Amino acid sequence: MHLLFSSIKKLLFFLFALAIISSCKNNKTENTKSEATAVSQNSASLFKKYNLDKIKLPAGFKIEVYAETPDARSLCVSPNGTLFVGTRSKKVYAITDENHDGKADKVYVIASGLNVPNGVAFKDGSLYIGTISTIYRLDSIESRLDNPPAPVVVYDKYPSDTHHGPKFIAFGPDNKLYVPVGAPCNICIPEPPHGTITRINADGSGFEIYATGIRNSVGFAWNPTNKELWFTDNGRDELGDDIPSDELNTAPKAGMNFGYPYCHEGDILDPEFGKGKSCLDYTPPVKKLGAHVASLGMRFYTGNMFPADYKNAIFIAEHGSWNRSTLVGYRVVVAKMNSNGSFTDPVPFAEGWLQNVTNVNGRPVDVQVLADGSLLVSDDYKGAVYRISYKAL
Ligand SMILES: [Ca+2]
Ligand SMILES: [Ca+2]
Repeated sequence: MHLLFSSIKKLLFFLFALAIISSCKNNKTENTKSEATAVSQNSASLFKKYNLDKIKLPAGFKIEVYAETPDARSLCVSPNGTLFVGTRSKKVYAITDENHDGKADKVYVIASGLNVPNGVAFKDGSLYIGTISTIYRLDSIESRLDNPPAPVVVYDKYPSDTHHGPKFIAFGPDNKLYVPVGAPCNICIPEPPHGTITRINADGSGFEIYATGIRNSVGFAWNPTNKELWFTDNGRDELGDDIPSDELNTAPKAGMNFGYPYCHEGDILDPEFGKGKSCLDYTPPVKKLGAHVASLGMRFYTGNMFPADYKNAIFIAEHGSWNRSTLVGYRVVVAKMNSNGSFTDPVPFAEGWLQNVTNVNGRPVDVQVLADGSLLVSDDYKGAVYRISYKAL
């Protein structure tokens, strides 16, 4: 008995030591060896596996699994059609559709050992990766998906806080890389650059704060009609189930303040930090998106596949609530562009990832329009990228 006990102890110690060794190793970036997985072409079994029969879409739309991708978070697509997928773990994926039939063929691990590589952005042949504190670059990546280069550091001076630390990143029409820095708390007066959206040049120079008063933006895009920046911002917690709302904001110029932590959703002064402040001193949201829905990725619909009234519409991925008494979100909503350039209030577009108050079937994180006009949706809960397409009935 004693012998058995001591062997178990030895084994546990060995496993513990192994875990420490491997976790130390994983904290460094490393050259990733070729690691490609073929995507199953059995659409029916994938559809079943991810319970996609539960997803409701407007008439004529169809959803299918594009690729199985563990912890799929932010999406970006190169002009050649390579899809890049960030995660909140350590890996970054590239997904190819080699025969251009709208079904992914291969999933490559192109980086590993990174510290929450949530953000991905593509420019001039290079993939930019946003981790908690560091922006990396993988050069000429598309020609070496099966033998990716070691990541090059572009900029490494972002704060190391993990609270609201995962980053969405994207290049603006000014060719600068936009990088948000969330407030490192639920509610506090954030020390800059916390609570902002910053931007840097593609070579890492020229850091500046673009917009302030932002709690935590995990998705933004530029309006294709006027090149203005639009972004989602997640409202604070612990003011109850129904306030404050998440926000859809627009920042057409640098230097605007969106109110956090003093004023929420444009009209609610914070009970603590709002004392002596006025909501009139801050830019209000264009749309209130609902409390706790966790509005993350957003894109304008620039494709031609969907019906004409979707032209320039804003799709928003709602990751879903985590601390509301009844769950909300877990869907993709759409705000359509009116003829005068304003937007309708967002309405559900794809829902069913929340089956009932406790049954979660998936959590949308980001949306991305492909060149053929279909819309991708990432899901970090089930670990997949879905593709929504349209065919007139
Ligand atoms: Ca294919
Ligand atoms: Ca605000």
